Amino acid sequence: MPKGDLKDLQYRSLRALADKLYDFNQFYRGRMKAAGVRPDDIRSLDDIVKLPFMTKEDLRENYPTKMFTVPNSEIVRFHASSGTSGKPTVVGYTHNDLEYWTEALARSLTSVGIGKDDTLQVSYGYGLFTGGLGLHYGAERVGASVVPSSTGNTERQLELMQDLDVTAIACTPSYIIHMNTVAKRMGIDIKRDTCLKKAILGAEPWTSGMRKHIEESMGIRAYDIYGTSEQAGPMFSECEETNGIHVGGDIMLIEILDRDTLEPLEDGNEGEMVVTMLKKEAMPMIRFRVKDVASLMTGDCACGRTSPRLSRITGRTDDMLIIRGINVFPSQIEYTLMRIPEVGDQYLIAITREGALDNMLLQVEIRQDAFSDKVEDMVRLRAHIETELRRYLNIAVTVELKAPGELPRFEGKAKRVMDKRVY
Ligand code: DLL
Repeated sequence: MPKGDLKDLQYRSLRALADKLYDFNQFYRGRMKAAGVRPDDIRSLDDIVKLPFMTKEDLRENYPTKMFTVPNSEIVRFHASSGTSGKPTVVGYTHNDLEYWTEALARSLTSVGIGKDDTLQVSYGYGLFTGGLGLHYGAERVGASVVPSSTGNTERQLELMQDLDVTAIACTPSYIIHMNTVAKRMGIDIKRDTCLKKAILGAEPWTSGMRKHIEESMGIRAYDIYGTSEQAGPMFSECEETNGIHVGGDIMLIEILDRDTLEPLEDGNEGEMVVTMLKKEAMPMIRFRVKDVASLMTGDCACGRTSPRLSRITGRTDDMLIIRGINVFPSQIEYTLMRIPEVGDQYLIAITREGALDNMLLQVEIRQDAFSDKVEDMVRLRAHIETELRRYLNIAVTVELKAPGELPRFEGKAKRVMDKRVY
């Protein structure tokens, strides 16, 4: 679609969305009124800046479904992702929401040449996480044969990859590196002993250095795919040119704003990403501050697609961590710890990478009255803390108990997270 036509389409979608939400939804009408803006004030796409922002905190305050704008009878699916405190963010989908999500993924898979002759192993988690089911539906839409292997049990995954002549895989970049290590241990050379040709990698930050390593060591092409649960899930990927993520502009409108002033930036400049979902029904999203840092790319893509292109995600403007593809906010860790009476108020998080896999070590001070000389008491307490963290965060954390006063104190803002991973 010519760029001018896309802008017209985006404007019409935005205006219809603003009209609908102003008329029928209390939350959005309240927000627009507070910002002193009415839908008629949106006279061009540039007027989007008049609309107020939404954040993850809005979702938290309206947990679980108060942000939904359709009755429950219209909801056909739920997914959930990490929230900033004890509760996750719940995302609901109508039938149409699943439809444009699947369409977005079908376009992405097509753009990297995956179609009915391919067998795609989906090694993203199936379940509340959006990666597995998202790619699954997209791949079925393009007619590929899907191997829904989900995460874990790497040896079995490698056997299936060989036995079913898998040609493409979708997983996190760190998982494919891990798979390669396990494959070598099993005496399998992915380049020589499998039919794997392509990998669709995302859900966590990675670099062009990692791409080079993956491509060269496994003899495959690796493509970046991006999305967040609030947007629907994984959605948009690079094409075969690997020169930016093609964003379906009819589905999602991206603004890149200055990190400090939140004023719009010209294409080519890196800033905070703000997204408006133009087709979302169950849980609309206008100017949602995703907190990812990226830029919109200038120039045209050699593939001929005219859609806006997003650079790699280079960071975040908040403190969210991604551990083995799972989002973790330090505030969730704190929230979980503070509910355990034996735990004091000092803790330190260290994240390291062993081979391709992330590890989280949590040092926690115990309160004086809970401290015991009996080793079994301390072992039990440590196991209890690890279980609670696993229950709330869904990841394995190694806990180390510390005596009261043993952890460093900070003057001013405490630095509780040490991310020692090298990308
Ligand atoms: O990670 C959805 C997804 C699944 C994307 C599978 C790609 C593949 P969330 O769990 O809500 O959703 O996490 C979203 O992950 O805001 C980014 O910070 C990060 N992220 C996702 N894709 C990439 C990527 C899924 N390609 C958060 N590069 C986002 C860097 C990524 N970061």
